[in-house]
Amino acid sequence: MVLDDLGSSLRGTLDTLRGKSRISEEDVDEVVKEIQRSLLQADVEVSLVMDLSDSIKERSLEEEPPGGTTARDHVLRIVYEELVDLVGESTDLPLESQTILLAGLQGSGKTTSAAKMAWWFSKKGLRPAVIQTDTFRPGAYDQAKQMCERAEVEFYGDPDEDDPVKIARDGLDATEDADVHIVDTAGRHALEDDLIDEIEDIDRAVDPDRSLLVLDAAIGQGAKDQARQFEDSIGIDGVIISKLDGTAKGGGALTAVNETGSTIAFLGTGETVQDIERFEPSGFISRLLGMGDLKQLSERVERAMEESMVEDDEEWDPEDMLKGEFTLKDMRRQMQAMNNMGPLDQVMDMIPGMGGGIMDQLPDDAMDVTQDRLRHFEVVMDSMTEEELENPRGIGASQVRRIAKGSGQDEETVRELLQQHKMMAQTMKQFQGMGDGDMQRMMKKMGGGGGGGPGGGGFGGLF
Ligand SMILES: Nc1nc2c(ncn2[C@@H]2O[C@H](COP(=O)(O)OP(=O)(O)OP(=O)(O)O)[C@@H](O)[C@H]2O)c(=O)[nH]1
Ligand SMILES: [Mg+2]
Repeated sequence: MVLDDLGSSLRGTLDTLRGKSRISEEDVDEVVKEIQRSLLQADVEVSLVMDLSDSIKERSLEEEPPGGTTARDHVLRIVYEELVDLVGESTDLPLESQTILLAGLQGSGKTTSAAKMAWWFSKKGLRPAVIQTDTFRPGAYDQAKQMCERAEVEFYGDPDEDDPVKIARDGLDATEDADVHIVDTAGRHALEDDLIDEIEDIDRAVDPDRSLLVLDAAIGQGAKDQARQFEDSIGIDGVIISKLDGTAKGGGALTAVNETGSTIAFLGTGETVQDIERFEPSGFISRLLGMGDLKQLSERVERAMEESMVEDDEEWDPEDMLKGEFTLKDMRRQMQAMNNMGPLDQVMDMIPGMGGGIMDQLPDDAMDVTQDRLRHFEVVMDSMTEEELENPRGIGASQVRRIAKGSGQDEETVRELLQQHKMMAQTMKQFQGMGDGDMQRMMKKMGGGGGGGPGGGGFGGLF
């Protein structure tokens, strides 16, 4: 996977910042050096690497970490944002009728990607068709036909015709009932004039809505020239990086994206037609850094929140937490929501700062302990009065004693619960005034400020 060891090496370096509240220039230099090493090893172009490390350094030292944020989380957030910036947005790909032209050198993965994309569009409810214009490579017709059969999508090709432009035209006519036309083209061993001439002719004939360049993730610095050539001849709107499942580095493809001022559309992660992912920058970098997939997490949280609402008789809107006082009742709902999200370790893996193997480093029974702790908190809350749940700050020592006795827990657990609530309430306060209370932004903020460590607040702070 691209930049595969960036996540682990960077986490190692960032972990040395754990516990520090201020960050020194040497600390930042260490982190930046680690990032440079990983990116250069992954074949990302030197000038890009330098730009990136300069901004990381500058921002880490100049920007004031938001209150309660550790040095580690502060730097991690900046690294994350800068990397997201580096890979750029996802190629705009409206789910509507369109013609897509694929370009790329021999063996880059065009035909495979054509069938994969067709499969992807069909899953989105559109009707795709693949048109194979490759008359150069023997077997190209059969290969494309077979893959399209596997993808269960329409296919057009003509093994007896040797004019690619004619096949392209005939193909568009023959598949006019389809919504999305994906035109596959022949590759060449290297950039040659006849390849460029041919693809320019096809480009004129099919007048595509977008042209995508397919690049093998293993491609190194050569990607830059290739990308420039295709950009000059037909214009590149987006890049498909194929073979990311291998030991490939992917950095060359990133350089190509930058060179053409384009974006990444899809990632190819295997040989079968389903092995395709729509590129999604924040999820991609989160995963890369072992920060968990923030977007996926926030969707799961939202779903779980909805489920706990159904269980409750009272009307409850998660966004209320962002408005008024954060009560113990809110906290209980949050905990129930967490339970609804599925196995705790999976959820943890998606929580920023908790993913990327941290779970593996915990002793085996550590998960049980936290789950036990949640259960104990539940029991403690069951012994509280309405007034106490609504206003936990008013709970005094004698009430702690009574609650402990009533719930069969020790006073320490009650105090821990109150402490936990206080931390979460503080975190929630930070979210207030965020306007529409958008969950995704909230989760992002948790990622930046929470970090999952003790005192982090939010979900992360629960553990
Ligand atoms: N592991 C893996 N293999 C891939 C992926 N994409 C393509 N391949 C393999 O790479 C080889 C070349 O893929 P093709 O789709 O035929 O490439 P192409 O660009 O159409 O090649 P030409 O038509 O000869 O220019 C095939 O063996 C594919 O199975 C991927 O994402 N992962
Ligand atoms: Mg092909």
